[in-house]
Amino acid sequence: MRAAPAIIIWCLLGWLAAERGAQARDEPDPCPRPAAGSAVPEPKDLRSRNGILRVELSVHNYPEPDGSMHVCYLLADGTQAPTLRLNPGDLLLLHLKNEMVERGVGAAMDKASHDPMMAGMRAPCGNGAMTTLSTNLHFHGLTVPPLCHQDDVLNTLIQPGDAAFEYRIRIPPDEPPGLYWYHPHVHGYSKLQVLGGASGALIVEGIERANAAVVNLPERVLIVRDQDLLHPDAAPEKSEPVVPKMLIDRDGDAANNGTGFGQPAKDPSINFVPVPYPDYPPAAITMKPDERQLWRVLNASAITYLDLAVLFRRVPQRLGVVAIDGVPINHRGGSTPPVVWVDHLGVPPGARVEFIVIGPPLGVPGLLVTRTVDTGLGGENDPNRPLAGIVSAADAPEPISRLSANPKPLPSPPRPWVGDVAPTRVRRLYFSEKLEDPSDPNSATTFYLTVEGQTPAPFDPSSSVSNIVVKQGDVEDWIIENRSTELHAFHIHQLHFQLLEWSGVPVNEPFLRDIVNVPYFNGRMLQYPSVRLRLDFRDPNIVGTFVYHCHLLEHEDAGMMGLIRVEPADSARVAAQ
Ligand SMILES: [Cu+2]
Repeated sequence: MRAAPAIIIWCLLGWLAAERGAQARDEPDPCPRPAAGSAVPEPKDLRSRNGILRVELSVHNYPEPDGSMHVCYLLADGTQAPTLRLNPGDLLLLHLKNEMVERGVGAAMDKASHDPMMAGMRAPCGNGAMTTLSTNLHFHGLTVPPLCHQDDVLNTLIQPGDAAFEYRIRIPPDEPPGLYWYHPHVHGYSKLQVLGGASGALIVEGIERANAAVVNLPERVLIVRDQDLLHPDAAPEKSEPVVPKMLIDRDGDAANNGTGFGQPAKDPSINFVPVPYPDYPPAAITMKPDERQLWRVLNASAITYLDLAVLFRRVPQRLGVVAIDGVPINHRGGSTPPVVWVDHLGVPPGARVEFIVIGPPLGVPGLLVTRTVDTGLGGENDPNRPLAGIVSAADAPEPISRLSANPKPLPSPPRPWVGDVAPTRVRRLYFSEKLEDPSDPNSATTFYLTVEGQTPAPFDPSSSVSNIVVKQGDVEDWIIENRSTELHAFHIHQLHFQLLEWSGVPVNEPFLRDIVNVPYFNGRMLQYPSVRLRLDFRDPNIVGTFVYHCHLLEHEDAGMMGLIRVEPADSARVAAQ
């Protein structure tokens, strides 16, 4: 096509998209968000009854004037992102209706540039055709089967116009009590939907059964999400130190400048109250003076790292950590301390932290902040910023939920502690990134998560070849290197692991995670930084095919993901891989 007609058609398409966007904005936004500076609302709780929780959820999208897209999960009454509360052994019956519509979404939803041949060689589950508005659900952290209508993200696609899709998830009777979550997981489009706000909490009840320190405490669910900057063209606040000129990283986000200040890659929100750059007006939390509460914090950001702290008059306070990634830190049993007191808490995208907070005394202002995270030369800018002011008031309303006062103790875990089991084998994997044109730092980047010895290739949704084959019943050590200059967050579906070593140095972490940072390469180290993990493939629930990936969703969408198959224990012994 010659240049002039191409330009005319391009302009016409742009005008049509803008028109559709304007029309859409005449309709009410199904995903309204509170104003900056608002009180932090609590998500609505949906609790199981007689062992069953039935949920009718729909997912909606709405274009914002700035070209970004709100995406939200709604109940019939318009409530956004309810918290699903179930007991171990309960059944979740969730119907998800895709109500997203293609209205002015050209700009935002079509940014993903991946091959739409999603269904590929595997049997589709749901409607296998792929559009930019396809969705599905991942139940992050649950040890449940990676199967159709359960926790499958590889073949499940729910389209606009499809009948509601039924998820039937049995919470395992031995699922550790804690904070899990749900979010969409369609390869190539995860970031757009999660960044738009598609996420919610799922709580396996009974953390007070594992930990006497939280018995009868009021509890508060806090979900930190990220979103495109509300004021991308604003100059930093005058109170900020002068920082180097803003640079863009390989993903197109504001690059880490190493100072802790400057324009961030994304704005955070807390329970949907935005805290926008450049003046970061904090949201508001009210507590009774000196009150103890359990804060259950989910980092549902697409790409933003958090390092949480609570300050009273700028002084960091002690936070009593009781669970990480849905698992009580004393899950191992024995003499493991049930509470670990720290003064800040790193939370990668996708991770959860549950901790005891003691509210400020009357008249003392408190502040929940995220401190800057050094994401490496190639990483995003996650500067220091407040999230919420904490006001103590004698008449502060109590949170809507309180943990039981007389809990029955939790039974011991059914299997020996994973850290005490000798690994069947050791595998090596590595994160890497490659510029399409090495001589042009602005050329497109491909993201890889490769098993050592295999040829690096971005995740191919049409391939059914597993990168790793594991036998159910085994325990394995994986050493994961980072050969790129930015921080990545390793996550595997269906199971948890123990972090054993950080760049070859043993760490003392007698607890489990499902996401861990893999430190970045700075170009001068003699060896690539790494983590050593002990992965637990013993639960028969996890037999099947699922994924491991970087939880920075733009990395995952761009290929930083691999396929793993867990074979039944009684199948023929798999060859060493
Ligand atoms: Cu990454």
